[in-house]
Amino acid sequence: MKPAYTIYGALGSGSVPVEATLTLLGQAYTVVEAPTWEGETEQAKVASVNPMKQIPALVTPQGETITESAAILIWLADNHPAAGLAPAIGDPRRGQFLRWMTFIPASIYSLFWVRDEPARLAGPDPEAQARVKAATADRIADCWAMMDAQVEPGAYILGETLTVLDLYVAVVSRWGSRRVRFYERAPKMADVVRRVDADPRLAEFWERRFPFVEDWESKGASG
Ligand SMILES: N[C@@H](CCC(=O)N[C@@H](CS)C(=O)NCC(=O)O)C(=O)O
Repeated sequence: MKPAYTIYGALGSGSVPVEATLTLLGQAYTVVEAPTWEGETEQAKVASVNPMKQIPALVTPQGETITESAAILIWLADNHPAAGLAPAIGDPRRGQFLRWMTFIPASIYSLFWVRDEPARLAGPDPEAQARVKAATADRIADCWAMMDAQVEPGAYILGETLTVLDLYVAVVSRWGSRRVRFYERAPKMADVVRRVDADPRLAEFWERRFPFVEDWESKGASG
């Protein structure tokens, strides 16, 4: 039987919250492994579905392609409402849900385009690259702190039920400084992401797609 969904993605990447969502939804999916940051061969795998040559990209059972991590997550949650992975339209939490689902890609995720390859904006000068890398790390930490100050989590960011927002924050917060600065600057959400890390429904999934290797929270942390 043909799997319903195809996700273009890679280990530890922005496809991971999407894959985690499909896992919680019990939906069949296949992953086209395309670590785009490794170069042109990998980018070519995704170019036909996403001209930005970025992952994640989702192809739905109906054959529609959806790019942009937040759009994919919201779409999946909205299209499987029984799972309760997003507050529905009319739910009083909907506004804050959309607010933070938009804030993460606009203010944080997008900075990794520069941070992962500072030469993209800083040019070839190593000192300029180091400055850009440090400045993006500071900005990311400031954005997490600002978000943390504005949310009032229960067990999860929007209250007592897990939503795709929690999966998104749990993954994006692991990039860059491997949560070292995130834990310092976003103490309320720190408790939430640890809860998401420990969710037994996702234990096998995390092990396969974004493992918690020994010392992962500090090893190689570069700010
Ligand atoms: N706005 C996009 C950003 C996606 C993105 O930056 N993906 C990374 C991997 S996590 C990527 O493919 N980077 C390669 C590149 O931008 O060249 C989204 O939210 O899905």
